[in-house]
Amino acid sequence: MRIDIITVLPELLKSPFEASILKRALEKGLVEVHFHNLRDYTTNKYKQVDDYQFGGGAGMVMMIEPIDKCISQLKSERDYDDVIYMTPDGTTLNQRIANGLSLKENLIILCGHYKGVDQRVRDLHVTKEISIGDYVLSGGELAAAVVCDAVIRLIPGVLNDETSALTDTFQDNLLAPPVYTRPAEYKGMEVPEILLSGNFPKIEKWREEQALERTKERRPDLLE
Ligand code: 6GU
Repeated sequence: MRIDIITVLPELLKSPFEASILKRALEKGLVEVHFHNLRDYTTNKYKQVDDYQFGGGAGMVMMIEPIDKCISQLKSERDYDDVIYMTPDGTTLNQRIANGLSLKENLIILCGHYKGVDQRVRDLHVTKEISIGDYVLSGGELAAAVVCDAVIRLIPGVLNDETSALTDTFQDNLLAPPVYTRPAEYKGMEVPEILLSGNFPKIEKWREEQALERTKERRPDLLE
């Protein structure tokens, strides 16, 4: 998979890719991530990427020209499965969307800022609009990092057995069951006996029950 991220703040986005699972995925060659600074595609002297909105009103709007130049350049080099625009008015990210994106070959992610991008960018280039929840961030960069993390960890070979995605919360629309590790007793608090029993069919059944119980209690909406 190849991901091209278009942003006015590449430095805000880079550190998540320099640690942990994302770093390992890059090192293994399972994914390539390229950052494109929008200011490199400006034509005016001040490298300006935003302007006042037509019709008046507070807040700047990202101009079409640098964005179109950047996306058109990328599209001339390869085919893209999707051009994703990160925006609080997009579809809220969930595991199903992440699963779908993990199967793609080439993605462009455009990070919004200020009042967003000129609508014509969306009409011309954008194929998916994604939000990461009902709250406002100062830009799409942190949201793009969230999408990349959720997607990249699902690419075959990125996770090993210890970190397997198959038993993740949400993977089957259920929250994950409680987990324990050594010691079996800590300050009088004991690990459920069943987990020490070695009876794996029974343990599996217990985990399923716990997952269902937790989901009913905390996220009944997932069961509807
Ligand atoms: Cl994708 N962008 C911004 N600016 N705020 C958000 C968001 C995205 N998702 C949730 N809040």
